[in-house]
Amino acid sequence: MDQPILNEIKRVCDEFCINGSFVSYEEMKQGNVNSTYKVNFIQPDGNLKTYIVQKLNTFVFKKPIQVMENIDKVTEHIRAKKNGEQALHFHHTKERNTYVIDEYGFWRLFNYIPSKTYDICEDLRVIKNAGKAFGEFQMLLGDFDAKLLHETIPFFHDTKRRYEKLIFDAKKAPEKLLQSVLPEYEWLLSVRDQACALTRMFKEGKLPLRVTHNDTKINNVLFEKDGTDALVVIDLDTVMPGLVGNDFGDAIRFAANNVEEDSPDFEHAGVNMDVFGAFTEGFLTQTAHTLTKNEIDTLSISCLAMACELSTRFLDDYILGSPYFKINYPEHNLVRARCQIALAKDMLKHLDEMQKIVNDCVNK
Ligand code: GN1
Ligand code: MG
Repeated sequence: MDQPILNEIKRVCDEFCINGSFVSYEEMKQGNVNSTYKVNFIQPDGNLKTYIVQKLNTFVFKKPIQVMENIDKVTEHIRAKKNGEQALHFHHTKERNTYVIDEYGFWRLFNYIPSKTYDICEDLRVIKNAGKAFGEFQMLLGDFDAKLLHETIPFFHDTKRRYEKLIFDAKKAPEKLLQSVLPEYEWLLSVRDQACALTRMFKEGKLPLRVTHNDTKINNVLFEKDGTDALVVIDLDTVMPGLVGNDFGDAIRFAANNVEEDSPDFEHAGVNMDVFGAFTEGFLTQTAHTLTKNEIDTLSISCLAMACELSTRFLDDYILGSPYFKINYPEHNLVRARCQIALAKDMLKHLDEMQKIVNDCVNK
């Protein structure tokens, strides 16, 4: 075990008044920004108890206390409606804070829910239930007053701004570096109009603002260990006002890709239409009755938009030396960008087919 982290985790658990004696910890590596640890304790009664300790990335979340305030309000709203079901509970310190700030960073601690998560999954029952879970999440927040929420990362899904930032940073990049990513950069610019369709329509007043999750990777849904039911939607750091297409498109670009998000096997990246169909069906069983015609008509293009938006983010981060997304090797963000671009190219070929599935689910 890494000694400084181990000591820090023990200290944080102490601040949160965790009872019993520390046994072990392991890092959970799914997230690309925060650092997450599963920590085991033996309680005074001899039972083992597991907690999640998380260090928030304050480069990404510049106002972490606001993030926690949002989470408090959102979880309270959801708990009131889903009484008795599994939910995230953030522990409090002696000072009644849901966080600890020390020289190592910004920490929080919450209950571990015994469960299973999926990065990639071909079991269509699981996928449909993930769609239902994210659809339900959005519906539960349908009557939540968006004015109560801080915008934790301003312009998070403003695709137009994401493009502008990439162009700005590319102009300042060393010539050799820019040359090495020119095919990716030029391709992204060639589809800019389609990629920015959602942002544009929103600005024209054609799409309503809702309260959305904004990070709908299926590994943000906890599933029961021995079945296919979803238990709870997690990772509420980016719950903010947003568009339905942000949540739908982001989920599809992650769950319906044939390969993992950072796979170097670009050739096989592409949309798995069965997964697309199952997720769409689940999502729309919960949401279809509340969506406007424009929202429904833009669900397929939202997938392309979100894949392109994330490609610009990965590519931009690579150009800047990867200050934002965690990397395991120097080209990691370039590989992620290439994989996302390969997926986006395949999505372009399937847009009509995708929209037909959406329409069929709505008309069921
Ligand atoms: C980040 O760390 P994680 O996996 O929760 C990012 C998302 C990206 C995702 C790509 C706050 O989410 O927007 O879609 O990586 N979160 C933030 O894997 O930027
Ligand atoms: Mg996240």
